[in-house]
Amino acid sequence: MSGHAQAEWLAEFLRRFAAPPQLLVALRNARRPLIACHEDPDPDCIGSMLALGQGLARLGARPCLVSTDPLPWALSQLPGADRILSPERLAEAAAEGVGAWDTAIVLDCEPARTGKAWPFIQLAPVLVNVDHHETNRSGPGIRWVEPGAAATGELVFALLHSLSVELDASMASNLFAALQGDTGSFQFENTSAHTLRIAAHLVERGASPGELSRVLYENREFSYVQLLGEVIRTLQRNSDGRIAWVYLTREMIARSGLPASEVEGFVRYPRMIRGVEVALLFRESEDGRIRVSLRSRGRVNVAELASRLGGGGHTRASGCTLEGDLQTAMTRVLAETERAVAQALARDIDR
Ligand SMILES: [Mn+2]
Repeated sequence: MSGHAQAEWLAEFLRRFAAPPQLLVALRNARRPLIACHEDPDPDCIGSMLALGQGLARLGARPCLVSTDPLPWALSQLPGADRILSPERLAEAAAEGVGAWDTAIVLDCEPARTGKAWPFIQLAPVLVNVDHHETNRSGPGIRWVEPGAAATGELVFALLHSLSVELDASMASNLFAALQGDTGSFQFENTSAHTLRIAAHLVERGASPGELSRVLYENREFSYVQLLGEVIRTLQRNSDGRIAWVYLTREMIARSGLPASEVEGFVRYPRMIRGVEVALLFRESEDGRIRVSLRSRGRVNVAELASRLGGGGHTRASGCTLEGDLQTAMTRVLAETERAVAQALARDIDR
């Protein structure tokens, strides 16, 4: 930061979230970085990827951005999102010889969860992993995992400061979207004083909360709201009402014409019911597997629950993917969830 004094909160935030020095060195040395994120992209991973790419470009690098899955329409509206490549386009770039990436940067997930981008990431001599998922406990490369961060966007914010990149309106907007996405528009428990101060800082740098909210949340297809109607009709709960769920079949999604990535948010509806401890969304994916989104009101650690089912995530928001048909997956996940809820309640009574 050239000359002017850093705000006290910012200095404290940067002390609390200090990237490993070798990670900063790797980012400074990256000339041709390949930046990737997880499948079913969300505002945090895309916003983080765009802001970091724009920041590294400012430092003279020529970043290449990849998303394994197509972007939901709303995310494609974020500044610079048109530069994000599909894995197919990345393969062409690699074949044309422009894919001599010196550094791979994986944001918001474990490197192996980057799907079709993973083979390209492995080609880079240096790998950097920046994430805030507590289930990201080990893995290759230079790691910086901070489960205390509300969003990977907070960590990218710290990185850009440490690299002395002055935020412009595009970077600020992308980081604001990242924060908005993972905090449920600053409504979830992970929303810290730091999160709100960073958000204010981003607004000062040109992010528009109103515009970003319209872009991200009030820009749905007609078929999205129609599909919501169908999903709501699948709503069920268990006998004591502590678990509620909805599901989407492949046919429902196909009929809507929406990409699968658009529908994850439907898990908010079972979650908003009074008395529900765990809300679930089951979705049949095109590859025949069942994707499950898990949300907790706080007593049940759904990161643990998801890891028992082969997935991962955060204490209050996680996911997993199961083989087999919808009914089998639902039976298995509901049984595990019943057990987790019973354990959490028993533990709370013991206290
Ligand atoms: Mn995230």
